[in-house]
This record gives sequence, structure tokens and C-alpha cells, in this order.
Amino acid sequence: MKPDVLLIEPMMAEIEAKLDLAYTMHRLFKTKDPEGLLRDVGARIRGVATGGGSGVAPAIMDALPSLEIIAINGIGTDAVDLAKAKARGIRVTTTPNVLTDDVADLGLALLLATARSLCVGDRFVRAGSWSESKVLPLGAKVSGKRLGIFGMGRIGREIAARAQGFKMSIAYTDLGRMEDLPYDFFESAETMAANVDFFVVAAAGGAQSRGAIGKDVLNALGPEGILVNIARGSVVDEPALVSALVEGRLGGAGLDVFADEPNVPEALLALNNVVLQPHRASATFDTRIAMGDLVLANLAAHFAGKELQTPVV
Ligand code: 8YV
Repeated sequence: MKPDVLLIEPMMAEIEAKLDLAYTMHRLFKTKDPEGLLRDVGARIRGVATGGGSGVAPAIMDALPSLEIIAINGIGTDAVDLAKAKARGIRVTTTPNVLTDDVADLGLALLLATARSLCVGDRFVRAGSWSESKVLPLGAKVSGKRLGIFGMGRIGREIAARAQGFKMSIAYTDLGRMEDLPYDFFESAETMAANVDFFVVAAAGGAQSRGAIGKDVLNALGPEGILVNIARGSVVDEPALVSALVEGRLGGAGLDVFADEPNVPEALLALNNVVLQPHRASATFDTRIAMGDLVLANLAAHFAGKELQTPVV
């Protein structure tokens, strides 16, 4: 008998088709009555496949007494209670490495788009303003500027590697200095912010980083500074970010992630110095296939009693 697996958010059609072949799938995102679905099939569910942002809400985990494995289609574990999973003997896997390049690419893309007002320029051309000889304000130069990276994991390191191609000087902050890195280390986010032009958030979400980028850091980055967030909305104090942008205390922001997705603060929608993306840093065809394959491989290994490919718990 095929094991029952709960899919919390959609995956690529190709991946879902493979899930359907191997498992009896239950799609939580498709039902109008999630509680009813969990009541009906919760006791049978042995596996969950979910996204990094969605994770598994505590109420869902509690409704799945036979749960054995949570396969996250992403790298973030902040939306899964890992301690509880461990205590219940539930395995947890993620999809490391395969998404690193894409997330770093989007970090640079957001930085360039914000500094060079790419979306404003696009709207300007589409609206016919160019042919009406209207004038567009100048952007900020990116090459050769000072970049600060908050969180020097795999993604932070790849952002640094790309920034070198733009002749930027690179600084970082993390829990401690990393001896293998040639970049300037700052003990605090605030000190780093005061010494860079651009500040990229690349730290994992969760209790440890919640609200780490607040008013003081944003003020230190200043009215010419640009903040990019491709990590988690929770790392930045969002109301403080919105006020800093609205009041002109921060120069601009390129944001792929938000505190309460898919809700984006209304005030940001009106700002031309902000570039917004709907949590898409890993959303390329190639990478989502690679991520999905890892989800499939981890589930298959688990149900075959084999070693997991990329376990976290
Ligand atoms: C994905 C993510 O967009 O890796 C993560 O933790 O949040 C993103 O890569 C997500 O997992 C797919 O929903």
C-alpha cells in the first residue's frame, strides 16, 4: 500500500506527478476545509511535503499522529518546530545547495534593480513617458560600492562572490569571524550598516534572528543606503523598515520576503525606491526541479528504510 503523504503547498506539476505515482497524496492547499481533511485522513498521514515559508503549522503537526517525515522543499526550517519533530521521532529534510545560486542571483538582481530603478524605468517606458520627453531621476551606481552581508552561510558567500565581479568591497557579520573569509568582519549589524552602501540580509530565519534588523540598523544604513532581503521577512522589523522608507531615512529596499506573506504592507506599494518580489528567489525551472527531486529522494529513502539524503533532524 502506498504511504499517505500530505502536500501543504503546490510543487511543480512534474514533481507532483511523481509524488502521485509513489504515494497517496492529500493536497491541503486544494481543499476548502483543511480541518475536515485533517480530521478525515490525519491519522493515516506518514509524510509531509511542504515549502520553507509554509513549513508545518503546530496545529497541523498535532493533527498527524502517525507522521514520520517532513520533507521541506526549501532550505528554511524556521516554520517547522524542529524540537517537537525530534521529540516525536519525526525526520526532517531540506534541499540545501541546489538553490544557493538562484537565491544569490536574485539578491544581486534586487540590488541592481533597486539602485538603478529598473522597475521604475520599465514602467516609464511602458507608460509612454520616454517618448513624451519626461525625465527620470538618476539611479545610484552599484559597481565599486561597499556591500555588507548579514549572515555568511552558503548564500551569503555566493552573494559575496558575485559582488566581487562588481568590484565591490565586502563586509559581513555573523555569529563570529570566519577565518577562511578575506572580507571585513563586523561584530554588529549596526556598525556594519554604518560602513556600507548596500546591506543584504542572508541569515536564516527563526528565534535567533527575529527582528535583528531594526530601526537603529536602518538609520545607520542611512538615506542613501539600500537594504536587500532574500532571507526571511522575520529577520527585519517590518514596521521599522516601512517607516524608514516612508520618512526617507533609508534610501531604498529590494524585498523578496515579508513578515506576513503573502501580505505586503500597503505603504510599500506606493514607493518607487522599493522593488518587490513574491518570495521567488529559488523559483527557476532548473532549481525547482532539483529541489523537487531532492524532496522525492528523501521521501523515497525514508519509506525504503534507507539513509536520508539531506536530513536536518
Ligand atoms: C522556497 C524558501 O521559495 O528555501 C526556502 O526556505 O523559502 C524558498 O526557497 C520555498 O521553500 C518554496 O515554497
